[in-house]
Amino acid sequence: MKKAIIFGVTGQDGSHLADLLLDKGYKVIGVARRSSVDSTERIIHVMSNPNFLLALGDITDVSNIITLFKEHDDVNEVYNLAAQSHVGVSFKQPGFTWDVTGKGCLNILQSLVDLGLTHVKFYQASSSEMFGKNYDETESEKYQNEETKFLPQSPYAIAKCAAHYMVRLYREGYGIHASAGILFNHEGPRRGETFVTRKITKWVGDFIKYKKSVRKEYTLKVIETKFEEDRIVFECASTKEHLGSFPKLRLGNLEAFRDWGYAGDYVQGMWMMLQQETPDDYVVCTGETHTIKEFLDVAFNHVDITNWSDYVVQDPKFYRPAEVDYLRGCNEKAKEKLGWKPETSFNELVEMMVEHDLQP
Ligand code: NDP
Ligand code: GDR
Repeated sequence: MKKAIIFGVTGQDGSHLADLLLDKGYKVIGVARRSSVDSTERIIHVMSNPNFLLALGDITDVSNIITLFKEHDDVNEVYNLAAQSHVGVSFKQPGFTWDVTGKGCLNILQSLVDLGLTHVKFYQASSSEMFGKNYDETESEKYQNEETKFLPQSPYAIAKCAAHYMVRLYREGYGIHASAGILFNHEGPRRGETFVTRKITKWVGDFIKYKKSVRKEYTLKVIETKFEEDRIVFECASTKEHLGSFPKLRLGNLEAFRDWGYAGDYVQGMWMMLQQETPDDYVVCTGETHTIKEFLDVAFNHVDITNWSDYVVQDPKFYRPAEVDYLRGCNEKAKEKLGWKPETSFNELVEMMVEHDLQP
């Protein structure tokens, strides 16, 4: 039975990867850091699986990593998904982001070397944010692939670049089977609620649930909706009685383009990289790009709202000191060498997330 360690198992991707590896018959050691509240919501369904073990760990603590590796020195694959992964937050907490997202990867790689575990296969969660403001161009299209130069635009992206270069160094210097997946944005119902996609679909779900709860004795026809500065106000069309109100959705920059895929598809790519004979770096993406406005179109249309701009406030609080304007990946290498391809379309992804957030 193969054994894998997942750092960052409580996150969106960690939970999907745990599902995938357990399905494949792996023994999975999921590493989670200490938290004052329960952080196992996304992995609650695997906790009773006899092949799953939850271990306490923090990638900023080298002695902790070494102890873990000593306890599990028969491990075959190590996945580093742990990070302070929010780009906006990285401007507010650059030092913390550096320690976790940048140095954390080095801590794991050096521990493997120090313990003589260089035969263990290693996956690093690199990011399309590393491309930042840069892209390559043909006459008709702009794209990023494995050859595109990095031009990072945030403390998060710079930390990810440092980790990415460490992976190459430890691969070439120590012969570790270390691969980095340069993953473009991937989402799904397990996405954190402060990332823009989930923030939108969660708001849509909450709004529709609220709307249904407003004075159940009235039919929706007699409820009038008014759009005031910050709130959506419901009043009875005939009596003008105030029936309730709901805060508008507050967002930042709506013009950025992102190449959004489904997280469940992307963890397959991670696993496939570690099954290759030789380690390498791969872009994983859909090859399509959409603006946040297009995401809003699909999410609101799914609940029959065509005028989303009445429901959204653009709040400078959510603008970043530097922005990544355009991301569209080219997945030819992953398709050709790994046999990986995305299975979920943009519309399917948005609708899956809205449907999930409409559940009571
Ligand atoms: P999440 O933010 O959902 O998960 C991050 C995970 O890292 C959580 O389990 C978190 O634990 C854990 N973590 C944070 N700090 C530490 C630490 N010091 N020690 C151990 N664990 C820690 O991210 P995603 O699942 O979305 O992403 C997974 C990885 O992929 C991240 O590295 C991210 O940067 C990268 N990435 C993500 C993309 C995406 O679109 N989702 C695209 C490209 C790269 P806790 O639950 O306690 O917070
Ligand atoms: P990103 O994802 O920065 O691409 O990083 P995020 O969803 O945070 O932002 C995407 C774009 O939406 C704009 N935006 C907002 N973003 C957030 N979070 N909240 C808002 O209210 C809002 N309004 C507009 C942002 O400015 C940006 O342009 C994600 C993370 O998962 C990283 O860890 C990962 O490496 C990259 O994707 C690839």
